[in-house]
Amino acid sequence: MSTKPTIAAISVPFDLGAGRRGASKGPKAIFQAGLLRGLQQMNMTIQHVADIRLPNDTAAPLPPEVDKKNLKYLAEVIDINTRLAEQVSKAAEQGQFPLVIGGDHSIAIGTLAGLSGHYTNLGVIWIDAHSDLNTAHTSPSGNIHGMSLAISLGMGHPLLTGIQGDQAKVKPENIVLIGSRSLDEGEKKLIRSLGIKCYTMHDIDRKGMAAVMQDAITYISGKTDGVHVSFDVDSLDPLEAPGTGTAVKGGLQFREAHLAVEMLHEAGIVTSAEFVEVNPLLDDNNKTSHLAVGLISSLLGKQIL
Ligand code: B3U
Ligand code: MN
Ligand code: MN
Repeated sequence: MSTKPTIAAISVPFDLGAGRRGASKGPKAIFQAGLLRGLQQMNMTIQHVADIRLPNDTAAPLPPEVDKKNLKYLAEVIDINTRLAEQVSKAAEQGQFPLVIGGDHSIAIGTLAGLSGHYTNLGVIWIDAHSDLNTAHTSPSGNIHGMSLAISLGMGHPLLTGIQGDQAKVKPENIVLIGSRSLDEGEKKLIRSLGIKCYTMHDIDRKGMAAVMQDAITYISGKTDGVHVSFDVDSLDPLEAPGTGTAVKGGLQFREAHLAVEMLHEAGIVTSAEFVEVNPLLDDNNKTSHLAVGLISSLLGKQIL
């Protein structure tokens, strides 16, 4: 983006898509770590436009005939994402930069549903230890945060893929996975069969983050009219970012992740972002929340010098 957009911050204190509780406390911890102050110091216009919650923490009930097999908290995930999608769509409609703060990664369902109507070819850069490409049939856990990208591709429960219409919200050729190191068998098959671009930790170790990001940016920028960055903090190494629910060792160093978001900013292609899976209950002195603030600021253009 050439001129500085207004940032529409949308917090989603929701964690029922994950296997353990606590990511619902992520937005508060990230705001307390100085998100708004940091962005204001960069002369960004930022509005906290919404806090998406279920009224009284209860979801709209599902008809009894709905098949909920291996889909934990399906009603809650549908309800929260329906609300989130409307809010994201409204922000995009107004030409703002939607910045979604989670929450577990199931909220990408709503973010992508809300964005997709505003683009012909929405690009997605998915920075994550996982690919979140399971369906109820392949998921080892039944946790919907491990299914959100598949759902956005149109694969999964129709009540989830149908949020903001039945069409796929993103095309496989417009997705780039970065930092993958824990993939289930069904996910590997899908990545191969759909030809999804995937930079694993192995690729990052061999080529270096700068080369990987240059490739990723070249791959995605020519064919998309907007790029969403979906940043799962479990992409980071747990030694540096312990405050997350499904830590996997051998992850990104902060410096690598930082370079990645700086390069994305420099490329001028990013039109929306979300930061998910900060779990303050598992954190060490809010270390992970502070890292998230640093990464968000750099993605939005904070310069060292
Ligand atoms: N792939 C596993 C584990 C997982 C996915 N996303 C997270 N964990 N955070 C699953 O349950 O789908
Ligand atoms: Mn994830
Ligand atoms: Mn993950």
